[in-house]
Amino acid sequence: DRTVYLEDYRPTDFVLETVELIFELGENLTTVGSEMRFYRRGGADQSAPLVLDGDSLALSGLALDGKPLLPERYEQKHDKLIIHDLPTDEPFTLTVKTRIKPAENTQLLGLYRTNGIYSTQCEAEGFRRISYFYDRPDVLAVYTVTIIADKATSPLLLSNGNLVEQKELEDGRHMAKWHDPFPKPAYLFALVAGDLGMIEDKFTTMSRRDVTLRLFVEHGKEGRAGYAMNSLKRAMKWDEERFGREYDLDIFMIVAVSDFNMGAMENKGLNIFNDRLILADPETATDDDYGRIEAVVAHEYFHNWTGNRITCRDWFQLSLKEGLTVYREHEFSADQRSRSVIRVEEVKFLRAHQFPEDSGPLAHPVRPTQYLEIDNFYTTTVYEKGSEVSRMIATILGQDNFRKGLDLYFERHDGGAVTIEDYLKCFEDATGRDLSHFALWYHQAGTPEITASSEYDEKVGRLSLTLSQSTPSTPGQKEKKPLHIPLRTGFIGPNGDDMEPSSVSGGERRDDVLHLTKEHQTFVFEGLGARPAVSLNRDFSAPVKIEYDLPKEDLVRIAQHESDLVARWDAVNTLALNTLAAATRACQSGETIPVDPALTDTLTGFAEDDALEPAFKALALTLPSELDIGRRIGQDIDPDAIHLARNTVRDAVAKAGHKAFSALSVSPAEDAPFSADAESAGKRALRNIALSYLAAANGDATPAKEAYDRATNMTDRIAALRILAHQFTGAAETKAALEDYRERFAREPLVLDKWFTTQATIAGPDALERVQNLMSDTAFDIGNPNRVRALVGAFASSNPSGFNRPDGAAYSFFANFILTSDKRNPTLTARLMTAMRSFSALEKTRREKALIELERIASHDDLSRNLRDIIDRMLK
Ligand code: BAL
Ligand code: ZN
Repeated sequence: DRTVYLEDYRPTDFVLETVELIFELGENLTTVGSEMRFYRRGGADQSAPLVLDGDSLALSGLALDGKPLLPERYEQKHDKLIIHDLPTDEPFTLTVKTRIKPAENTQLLGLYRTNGIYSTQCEAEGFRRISYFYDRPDVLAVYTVTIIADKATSPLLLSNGNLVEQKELEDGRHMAKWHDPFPKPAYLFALVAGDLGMIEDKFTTMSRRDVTLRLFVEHGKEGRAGYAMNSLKRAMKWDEERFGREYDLDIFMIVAVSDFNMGAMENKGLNIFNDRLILADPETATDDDYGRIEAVVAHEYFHNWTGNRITCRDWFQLSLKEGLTVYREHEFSADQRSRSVIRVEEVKFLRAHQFPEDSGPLAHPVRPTQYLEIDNFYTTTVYEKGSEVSRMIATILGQDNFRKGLDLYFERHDGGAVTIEDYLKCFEDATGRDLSHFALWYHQAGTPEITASSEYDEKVGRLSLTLSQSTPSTPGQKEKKPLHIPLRTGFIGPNGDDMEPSSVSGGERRDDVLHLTKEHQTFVFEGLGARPAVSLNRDFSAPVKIEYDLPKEDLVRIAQHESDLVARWDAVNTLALNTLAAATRACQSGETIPVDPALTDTLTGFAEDDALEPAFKALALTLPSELDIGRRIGQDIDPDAIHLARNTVRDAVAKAGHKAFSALSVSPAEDAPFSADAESAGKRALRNIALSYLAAANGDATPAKEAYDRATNMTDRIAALRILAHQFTGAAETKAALEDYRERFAREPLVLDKWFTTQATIAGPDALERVQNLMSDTAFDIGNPNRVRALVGAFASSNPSGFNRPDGAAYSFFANFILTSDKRNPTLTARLMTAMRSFSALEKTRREKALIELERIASHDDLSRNLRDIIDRMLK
């Protein structure tokens, strides 16, 4: 059993001070020399051997203080190099030489070469695929890196830190030497070599230091790098203003590569990005792409302080850097764009991805206590729930106190590798507030469920609000304790205005935050002259589920009048989900499908309300997805019934709001020159949702085809293509548009990903054959994670009726794909596999068919550790 336990954490026996690496790059054979300066830690076992990590390495040399080590002094195991009889008092230098094969590295972990570019991915445990090393985050060393390569094919040689030397060598080779003065763990090491284009800019920091900014992309793509560069500069400025964080090296580089497992990586001074999160221009990127690029460029930059200057003691603390950095990223996006719109998008994401994780077989705490494969813990729980936990700390303490706590964290722990407890202690010490109860959020998995009921006493103007909380059992955690839950709460009067109670008893309330700390708690509010509609969890202040049997008129009142836009959106969303769930039930029992006029009226009202910002209107008018409806129903899910029910409700909304949608579908913004700003994006989003309703109301593909043909930007083009593909599958207009798109972007694999996804998500039983055919398209490449996610990933995770064909054929196809893909890229494969984690919520026939395929996968005894971990937990 290779399970790693938090309680087993021990510091290393040796301290690593510096490392000098020399890479002689060759596609088929790269040699890596590593000279490490160690000393034995005081107090440690003075006879302990030095145990270094390794994975798939060929050892070609080993020396101690310059003298080759005799074989009896060391042991080489498949994943370790163990060296005995090392000095007790004196520092020593260990030289290790390894050979690796970058072109054969299809895992994309460690050093790999694809499309002529050498690049690295070392988080979490990739460095051990480059050399034997203390590959753990609490070993921080100063790196000097020399790269030698053929100059013609690799004119560019990059690593972390500052360039200190560069020269020509014989045989057409050259070298570059980089030095990073900031001690760092191995997971932040990076190397890039190859031939790339570049754009350059500069940023002057708050202490008036000039920093060179360089962004490297494929030759010919430089024109698409400007938005990422602009986002970087805004992020650097924002972090200075909002959190007082200044950049610390003379140069900051970003490299975009096309074969990448993750979104991006925060290597010190040398971020490496999936090119999908860098490249953007109006013709090829949607507004959503622009938003993601801005957010991820900022996220990786923010890691320079939250992750790099202060890192994690061990991988159990991953959320220390990820949760906090996602929170900082979210705040940045909110400040750059519309705060409410950004928050609604975060809530939608959390509910669509983290809540299902937290209620399924892969549930784990934000701070787990054990793992088999750490790669599988880069999850929405560690990231997004982790971010929500930091957000709740800010809600509980207030923004100013949150900043004080974070300032103390930077001051106290700069240069350190620390724990979640260290983080929390800073907020406690800076503010005097006890967070020991709150800390349970890090340790207890599962989404808390709150039931609410209220009673209003008209005679005395008193409202009693009773809240009960419980958290369902999760794997390995049966019993749960009540949490400290900060719930922002509003009282909306009959005329739509906010009401303010004169006093509150039963628990703490500060500003509009109720502090729910017990299993059952009744808050009593006095001085409310009329029965208010209670708006619970404004701004989604806590990541919880709320069961509140609110009268429909209260829900409508909140939807129409809440001053908090997130709560307004949530009320419309709840109205829609109620209607859609009822429609699904009717559909299953063969009854006429009811559509609540309260929903159609409210949505029409939104469509007609000119005071609302377009981006918010677009969100409010978007019906919950089929997956959202399935999660709402929760068990015995029948994806076909949901599909039919949703289309019926959509058509009813389309008919009821026809006039308003017509008005919204023609917008002067269409002819204006393209601007990627949030306001323009909002107008496009609103026009495109109106177009899709009109298409549903009129049953005519022509307007969508016309919109496709006249589109001058990708947002409008792909929106029209989706309407055609999803609402007019098989129509001549659809075929023509799909062919045009394929042709138009024939040499743009990233842009064709949208074409793959659009078709992979066409509902119904034909989807499987469509996906299989698309896999033979010359643009599909099983070695590229973006292609795989765009086609197979989208099919499995975002096409509920197509993927869950009742005959189980898609499960069987997917299982075969997983088994093949696992041989090539375990990280990617294990991630894909999670698409089926909620299979047990399906109705019986599908559930049984899915189980057969999952068991078939599990029966193979040569699965990667990544896949083994996921499949075994799914089947437990
Ligand atoms: N550290 C992995 C990529 C990211 O979260 O930024
Ligand atoms: Zn991150």
